[in-house]
Amino acid sequence: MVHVYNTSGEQMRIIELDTVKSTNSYAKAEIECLQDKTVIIAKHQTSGRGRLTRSWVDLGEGNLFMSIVLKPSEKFNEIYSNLTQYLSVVLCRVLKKYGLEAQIKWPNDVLINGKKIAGILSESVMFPGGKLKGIILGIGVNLNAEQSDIDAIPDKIATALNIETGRAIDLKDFSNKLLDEFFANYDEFLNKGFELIKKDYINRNCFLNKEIKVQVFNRIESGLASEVDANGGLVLLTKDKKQIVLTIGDIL
Ligand code: BT5
Repeated sequence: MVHVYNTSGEQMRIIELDTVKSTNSYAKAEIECLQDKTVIIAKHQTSGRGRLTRSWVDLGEGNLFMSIVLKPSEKFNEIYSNLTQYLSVVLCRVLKKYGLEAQIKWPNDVLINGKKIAGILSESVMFPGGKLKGIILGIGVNLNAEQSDIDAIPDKIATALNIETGRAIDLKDFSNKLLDEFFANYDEFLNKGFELIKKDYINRNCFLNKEIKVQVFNRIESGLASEVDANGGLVLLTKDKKQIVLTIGDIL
């Protein structure tokens, strides 16, 4: 286990593993023994997971597979649905340090020039009675990949940081930057929720004021993406002038 101090002097526990099925699955299975703000990082994932039944492709050593364990606090229940949006803004700020302007596709896809560079998966773990035990916030970022492996990713146009910057990326340096940025404002985020990041989130969006289609479970909603509300929900204006607010879904 490695201890790292972030910019606010707080200690983080980082557990570094070689190969796991999925860092999220590992954290879920071990959640009882893991304290708040423990970070799991693996060199390889053999069954990395995306949302629903989708998978996350391991593009080889030097890419980031990370899960952050977050335990409930007083304010936690209200904001936990916005944690993925918080992490997407955090990631954009880190990518800027590498000279890149990333865009966010609601709710939390981070894109460079329209290509997916990272994926975020938040999972909640409950006690038998339904009380929240914790959130596992997983993130995969393509840092060092071959173009041919990127091209083989199913159903998505993707990219990696080394391809975008033209140089190899130091995994440890990147993950420290990401964790530093995440925890620098995390406590404030617990207090203020989505409001804290709304401006940055909106400035980075690539979907507002466009006619879009959103897959919500097995139905499709369409309309003009008119705003992101105070809670991070996507407001759609439908053809028959109805306003609908989506809290979950995939922009197609
Ligand atoms: C996601 O799902 O984007 C969330 C991925 C989260 C991965 C991390 S890695 C650490 C932690 N442990 C895990 O097991 N998971 C988390 P979703 O929005 O459902 O997108 C999945 C889709 O992205 C796939 O169906 C592919 O089309 C595409 N994809 C898969 N691997 C990719 C990659 N390496 N880079 C870019 N796109 C990828």
